[in-house]
Amino acid sequence: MNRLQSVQSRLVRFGGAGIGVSSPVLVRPSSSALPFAFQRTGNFEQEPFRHENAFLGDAFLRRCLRRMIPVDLLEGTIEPDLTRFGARACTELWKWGQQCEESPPYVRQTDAWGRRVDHVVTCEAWQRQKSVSAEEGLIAIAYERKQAEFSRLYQMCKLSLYSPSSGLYSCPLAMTDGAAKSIEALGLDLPEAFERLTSRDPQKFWTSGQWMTEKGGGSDVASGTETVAVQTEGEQYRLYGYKWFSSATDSDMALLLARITDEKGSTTPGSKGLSMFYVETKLPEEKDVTNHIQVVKMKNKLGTRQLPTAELLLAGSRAKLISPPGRGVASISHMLTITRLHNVMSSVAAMRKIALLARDYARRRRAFGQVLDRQPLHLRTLSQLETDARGCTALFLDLAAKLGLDEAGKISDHDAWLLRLMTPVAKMYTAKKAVANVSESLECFGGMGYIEDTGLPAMLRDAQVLPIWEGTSTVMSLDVVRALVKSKGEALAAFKARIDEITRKAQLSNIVEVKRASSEIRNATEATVTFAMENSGVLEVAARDFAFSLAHTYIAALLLEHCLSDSSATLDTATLTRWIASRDLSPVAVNARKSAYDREIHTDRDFVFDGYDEANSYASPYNK
Ligand code: UCC
Repeated sequence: MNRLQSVQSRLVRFGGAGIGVSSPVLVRPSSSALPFAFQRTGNFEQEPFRHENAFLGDAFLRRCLRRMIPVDLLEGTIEPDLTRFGARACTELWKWGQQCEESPPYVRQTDAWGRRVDHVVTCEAWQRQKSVSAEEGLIAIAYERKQAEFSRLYQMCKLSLYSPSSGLYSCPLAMTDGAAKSIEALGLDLPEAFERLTSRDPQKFWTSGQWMTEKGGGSDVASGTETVAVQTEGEQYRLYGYKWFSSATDSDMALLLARITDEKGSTTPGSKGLSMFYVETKLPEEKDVTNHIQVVKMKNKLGTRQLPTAELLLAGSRAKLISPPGRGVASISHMLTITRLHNVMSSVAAMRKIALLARDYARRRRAFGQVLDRQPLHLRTLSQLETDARGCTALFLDLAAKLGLDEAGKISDHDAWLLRLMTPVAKMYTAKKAVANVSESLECFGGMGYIEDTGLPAMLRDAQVLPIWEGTSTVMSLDVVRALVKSKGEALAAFKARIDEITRKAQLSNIVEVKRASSEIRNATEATVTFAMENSGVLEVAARDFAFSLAHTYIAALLLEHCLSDSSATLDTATLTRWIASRDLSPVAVNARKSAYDREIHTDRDFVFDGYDEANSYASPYNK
């Protein structure tokens, strides 16, 4: 064998025998195989996962909707549309969503001639998402109310199919919905804006921003807001300020907070000095078509890179005052309620999407001589993720249904308080679960879960924003306490009454597991409510555990209620028992029994700062 032949036979050995085969058979090189030897990577190829239609694949969701929506409405309109859209979302729209991730937005501050243009450049797929949102009525459905009090539930379910494929267009839609809601709920005189925000015509459709966060921070809005509003005439103002974290800056309008100046140019500090304003971002007839809004820079973020999030300078932007002076925070809370519910929807949708991908992959991937869906520990992991996803789905659907009742003027006082109390609970809880579940789910794909080309890692990056924006977990927990205090106990009473109503009915069941679950839920509710009533002094430090307790117990009660209905299946009892078995229903009561709040509260600071000495710290050697 000459030197060339020996090299050739080694190449064929590598290409032909496959990686990992220890004693390759020597193959005589054939002239047709030789030129391609370098391009062969072994015989084995992984089979990619397939995308299930998330509506058809979510059997639990479909059974819940059967329980919650009259059958003629469900079968006549809602199911056919969700079935069709579910297929669109996981094919064409998923592709566009991935293209949004691959072509992130950027800002072009000046044009070739040196003129300041502050143009946010977005990719074609992002712009298509806007048209899809209008055509599919993703906002319109909730405001047309063709499905009466079920319109909101229908819209939210449709959005949940869309969210994972939207390339984060779900964010501008959340704010658009929040703006439409604010205009409607506050009876604002903005007819054109409302018509555009709720339009099905892509040419007319507008999206809205919600610019609250300034350099002082996004949580403590009352002290962080520096933007000032100078009156020009009547309700017309000019705004001067710096909005530091503004999502979807390609939107057509925004609602924001600013401080009105008096004749001397002074402003009122704190929450009482804040008012809500409406701005349009494009003024085609004006000399400055960008309404004096300068895009200073794009944010460099962990995830949500598809989304044009920017720092904005308002240098005399025309704005309209749309709240009573000093009532900015209370007025914008209508928007926050909606965007927080969208956050719940996105969290649930992320959990559902990755669960569907993981279960499909489990049917294709073999390891240790078995397909994964035959391996008990892998199945247990998937079923725990499924239990969490179902529990969060039940909470999401319950709140969407209550919002629909409210909007149709049919909500009871009890349900209105429950909606107020459980919105921050659900925002916090589902977001936390989404991050944990998406992270755990990535493991179900092994190394492929860490490979960008699969689209999976972006799901984890994008999930991580869910507990942060629209109020962190701590802010949400404190909002739960705010709801308790402001309602003077009514919200907590509504919570208890609702669970009592469900557990009373369940006591009549002849299914042993259902009866047992009912007693456990009743006891946990009693313990949670008693804790709140007897421990107001430590409610702040216990607020996260308390919010978790409300979530765990309320979800358990919703799963129980579902088991009692004709629409439930035997597996739904398994969801209930698994939910209860895999968590403390009232962690706040468990911790209180261990004296965690009385004892540990005094040592938290010492504990955290044990070993801390500022003299040992250095200014960051790297600042970009
Ligand atoms: O903007 C952001 C990014 C946008 C991206 C949108 C994406 C949506 C996700 C969709 C999924 C894809 S992030 C930044 C968002 N910022 C926040 O969420 C703010 C977080 N901070 C808070 O929520 C704080 O708790 C504050 C700002 C509300 C605290 O303000 P105050 O002024 O200290 O609060 P007060 O004094 O307790 O409340 C003032 C008034 C009271 O009403 P009155 O005066 O009538 O007693 C409260 O009852 O506001 C009322 N209020 C509420 N009402 C406060 N919070 C609420 C509430 N949650 N619901 C109803």
